[in-house]
Amino acid sequence: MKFDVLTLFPEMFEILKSSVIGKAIEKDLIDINLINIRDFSNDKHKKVDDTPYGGGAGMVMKPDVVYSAYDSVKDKNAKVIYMSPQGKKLNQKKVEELSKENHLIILCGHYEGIDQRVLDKIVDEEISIGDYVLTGGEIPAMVLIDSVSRYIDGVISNESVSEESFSNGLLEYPQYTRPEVFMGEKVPDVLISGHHENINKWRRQESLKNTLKKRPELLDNIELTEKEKIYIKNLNEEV
Ligand code: 4GY
Repeated sequence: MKFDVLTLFPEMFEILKSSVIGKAIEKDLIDINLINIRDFSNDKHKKVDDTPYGGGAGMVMKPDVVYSAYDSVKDKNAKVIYMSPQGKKLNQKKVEELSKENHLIILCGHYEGIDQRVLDKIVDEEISIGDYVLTGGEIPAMVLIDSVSRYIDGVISNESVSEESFSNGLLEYPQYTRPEVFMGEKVPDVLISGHHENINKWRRQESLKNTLKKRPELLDNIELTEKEKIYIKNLNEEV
């Protein structure tokens, strides 16, 4: 997967070179190409923004400069994504969908935003990471790259992807590691039993409990067996 990132602050993406995503880059599983929009400014002061027509606070990124930056990576097979609180809210389904693309061009705005005319010309999809306003699209772009990269073959184990929260529509079951007793609290016996069928059953029940307690609305969107429906009904009657 290739990510081209159009940004005024490429140095912010250094963080992505650590940990799991850093390893994925080293292994050539993903390629993150940072394009500094300022390099495409056409005046001697490297100007990239200007005051808004109609007045008002702040600065607007210039359409000609943003277009030139885009033109340098343009590919008719790429999907161009603009990170903005006005976009469709990102979720795991969307993440998985995007991981099937070969080439994403991610546009990061800053200040008051980008001239609408260039957005209308180049953007295929506007995506938001949540209903709050940030100072720029760079952190959202990193959220998108990180979440999408996890679905690229070899970045993390296939089991990690399929067993985690949301892949089955439920929250995850709790995890434990050594020591067996911590501050007087013992690891659940079933996990030490080595009985895999019981372990899977216990984990599914803990997932259901966790989801009911923390995100009950998620239960409306998933298929449950009759037994599981009864299990949940009983949990509801306990409280
Ligand atoms: N929330 N989800 C978000 C954001 C900052 C001005 C346009 C968000 O995706 N992006 O808050 N972005 C703004 C800053 C230009 C982007």
